[in-house]
Amino acid sequence: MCSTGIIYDVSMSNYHCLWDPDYTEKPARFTRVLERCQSLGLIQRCVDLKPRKATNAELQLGHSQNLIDILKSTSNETNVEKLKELSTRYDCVYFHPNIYELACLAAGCAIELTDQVISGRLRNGFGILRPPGHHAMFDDFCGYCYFNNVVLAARHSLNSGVKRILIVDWDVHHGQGTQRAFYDDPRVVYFSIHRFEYGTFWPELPESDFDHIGEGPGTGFNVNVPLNRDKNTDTDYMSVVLEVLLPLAMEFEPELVLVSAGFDPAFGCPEGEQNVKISVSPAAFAHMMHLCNSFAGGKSVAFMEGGYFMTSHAEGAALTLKTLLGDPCPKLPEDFTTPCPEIRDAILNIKTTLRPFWKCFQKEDYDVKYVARTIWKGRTEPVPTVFDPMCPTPPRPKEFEQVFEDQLEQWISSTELRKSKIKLGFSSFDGRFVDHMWSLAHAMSVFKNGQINEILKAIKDDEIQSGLAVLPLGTFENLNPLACQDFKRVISININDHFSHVEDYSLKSDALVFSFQPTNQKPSYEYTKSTLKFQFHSIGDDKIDAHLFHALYRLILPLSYEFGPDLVVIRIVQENHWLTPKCHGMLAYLMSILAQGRILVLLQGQPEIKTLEYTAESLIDWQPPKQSINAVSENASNYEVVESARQEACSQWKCINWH
Ligand code: X5A
Ligand code: ZN
Repeated sequence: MCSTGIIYDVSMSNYHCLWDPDYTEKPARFTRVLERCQSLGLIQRCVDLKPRKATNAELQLGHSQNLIDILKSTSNETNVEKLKELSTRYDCVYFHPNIYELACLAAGCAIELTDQVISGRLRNGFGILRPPGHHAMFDDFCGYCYFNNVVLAARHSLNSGVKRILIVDWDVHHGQGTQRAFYDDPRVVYFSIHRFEYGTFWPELPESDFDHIGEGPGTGFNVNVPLNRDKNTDTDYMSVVLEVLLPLAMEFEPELVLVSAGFDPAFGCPEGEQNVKISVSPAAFAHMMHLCNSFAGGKSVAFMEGGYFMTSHAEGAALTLKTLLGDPCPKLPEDFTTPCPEIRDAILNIKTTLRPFWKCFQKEDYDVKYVARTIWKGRTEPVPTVFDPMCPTPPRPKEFEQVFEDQLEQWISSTELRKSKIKLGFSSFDGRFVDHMWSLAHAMSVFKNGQINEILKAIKDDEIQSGLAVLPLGTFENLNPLACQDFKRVISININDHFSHVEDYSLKSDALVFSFQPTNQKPSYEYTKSTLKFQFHSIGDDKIDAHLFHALYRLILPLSYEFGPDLVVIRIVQENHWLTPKCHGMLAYLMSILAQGRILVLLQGQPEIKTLEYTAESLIDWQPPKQSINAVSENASNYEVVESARQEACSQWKCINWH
């Protein structure tokens, strides 16, 4: 089954703070998301699941009966003073007569949706849930959260036989409730990016810092990325995702990815306090979602958490859902550049601390002697036990609000949201390949043998989203015509699996070329302003998937983001089957995050039928191969070559210039 599930209930807007009309957590958080998803036609493309409430037994998977009973006792409580008084016992929580029922509904929806994905009835899913959940603890309500939706969904999955789960939490706040639930559990990696500011940002807990990596058998399976400054850009977030999440998640090989999708890091959000021109764009959520989809063969479920600036919240949520549906990611609005010093510091702190637990971090920065350090500027006095029941964030002046609104509207209206008529253009010199692809005909447009220029024209005209061609060896070696054609900036990746002279795939116009070849000698690289050529050591059956993947997240992806291509061309010349077919599929999937999905894959030589299949699936369904790739290898010398190339390239490329 290849569909995206959606779950929500219109009643989720039926609660609000009865004593503070300006309370940040408000019904529009639900309705605006639903409206935006509807107006983009996204809900209509999903399988609409029937909402349901969690049972008491399901709530017990993550909460004490005592806590459940406290919330239950607020049902139909009409005395506002009593509700208000109860609220003072919790940090940033208000009670409403409907909240017990709606918290049960959000939790039940999270479980139901996840169940459909793990059972394979749906490919992935999105839950428009309110109330949110990631601050809710075993025996405590917190931060607008009552029951922890993502924790309950994860526990349900573990009980149903799922062995490894990755939880990615990109809400701007640390999901301490989720962290605590799995702190000693090696079956669940909790990965959170959140504002921290050395402990001065809510919830102001020491446990939100990078040095809290889990305990007992779960040590090394909790990953906190603290953001220690008030402005964080797309570059900052994407650097964290590429540098830390990508390698770690590929090594972990989760069977399911759950996303705590908060849109409060986004532009203009009063809670995220990203009150500046540069902050996370709605497009960045699409990019993060696309990468999360690559970890468990596409089995991902995202749940709405925070998000308090309605326009960016709704746009972020809609773009996340759009990505789950398999549409290309919109262009990131700001140029990709050097992550800020605080982010670089956080990334190095994490890698240094987690190095003993993850092979991927042992392979890189092989010459960096970095000593992790914590800095605490947060509270020294004990945490209060009585809290203010009023809105924690005072509303901003209206004029201020309008400035963000205008800038966002402008971004939204100028952003190209691509949805091409046909997913794939296909061409092959050999009829057998065309026959083989016939089952995909619904999503494919077949071009005459070798008409690459026609495919490119159709990509340019948005008739097809991407292209795939099987060509004889030695044809279409010269990519110049296409670079000069309509595409101004081209990324070209060449994978040649046989020992041969280093071929010259260079392009005349603005192009960045990466090429890979095997050698039975010492591995090496060659670097020029517009090309990076690698020769990896490979003997016999030794697959070098791990090294291609290492080159991808350390060099190809960051450099490509900074380069800003409007086309990606991947040429795979296969004779000895040097890389596995699933690795080729993964390469196509990961690279399709760029150039708004405008990608052309050329298969030459003796392509394995599996390579053809995986690549076509990546391009048509925007789903990576079901099996994970082998992300770590013992061959140290290939790693060193990539790391050396990165060191040399850093004077030219801002994204990797960390000095
Ligand atoms: C779900 C969420 C935030 C609470 C902030 C309290 N909670 N200042 O985003
Ligand atoms: Zn939040």
